[in-house]
Amino acid sequence: MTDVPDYTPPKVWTWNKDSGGRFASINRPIAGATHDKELPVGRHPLQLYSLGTPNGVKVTVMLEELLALGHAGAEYDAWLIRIGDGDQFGSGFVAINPNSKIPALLDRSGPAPVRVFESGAILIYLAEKFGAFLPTAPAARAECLSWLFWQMGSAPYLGGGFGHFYAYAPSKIEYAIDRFAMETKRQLDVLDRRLAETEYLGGAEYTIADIAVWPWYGALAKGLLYGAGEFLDVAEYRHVQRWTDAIAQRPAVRRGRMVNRLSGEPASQLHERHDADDFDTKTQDKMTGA
Ligand SMILES: N[C@@H](CCC(=O)N[C@@H](CS)C(=O)NCC(=O)O)C(=O)O
Repeated sequence: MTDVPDYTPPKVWTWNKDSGGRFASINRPIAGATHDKELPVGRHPLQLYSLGTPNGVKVTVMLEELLALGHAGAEYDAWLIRIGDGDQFGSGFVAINPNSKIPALLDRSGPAPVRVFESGAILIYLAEKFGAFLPTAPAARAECLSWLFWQMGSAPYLGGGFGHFYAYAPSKIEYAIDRFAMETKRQLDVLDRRLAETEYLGGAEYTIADIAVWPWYGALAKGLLYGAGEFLDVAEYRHVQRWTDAIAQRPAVRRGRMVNRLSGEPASQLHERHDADDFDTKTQDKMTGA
């Protein structure tokens, strides 16, 4: 292992604003709003405030899947929250998610608006509201929720651990990259062994467990996260590859991954979604004439 300069933590931690790294300008040690800003509200029952990151994609895929099943009540406006510009610290957003992270949902279909934050909570809320993608039989429901919560607990090691130290930290620290590469490969192996037994994570049926796990581990398996496909030898996880490819072909998944997306081919980016037609008329290639 290479030597790293020793660091002796002070008695009391203080905030070093110039700590470096990709997100140094937006990370803060305090919660709450930094500025007053109302959120826009569209005409649909569901208002989503989000960004096309893996956590955001879970919700737009779920909403597109519900619409594909014919649930008209799942019509939604997807507003763009630019986290690099600090939109998540506006007062309106913080009122919906005191944790200042996308995605956040406001359900205005009832007499009083209902706020929901945390992508896992949003998936369960929508699944229960529409009676879809979450089995009701106790054993199947328990298996589905186990994998859903596996994602919520595991992905921070992938994103905040591996991704951060492999791709974003201001210097490459061998100890940190080793530790989180090992954990990330272990997680891929967990998924691979499960998917060797069953078609989907919950069992024979596609559920919110797949909708939660796919945007993270499907993208990782295709080398789309942190440029780490070769480093982690993702091709070796054959069952994860099979599952990833099958989900990627679902029409609702193709639509959901376009919403609030700010990178990639202009034709794959629909910055805001207010109507089903927007996928045909408002992608970035059409907005900019690219
Ligand atoms: N556990 C949360 C994680 C959400 C999350 O980390 N969102 C990131 C983008 S993927 C974010 O909004 N970051 C902004 C920030 O940290 O200021 C969830 O699943 O909803």
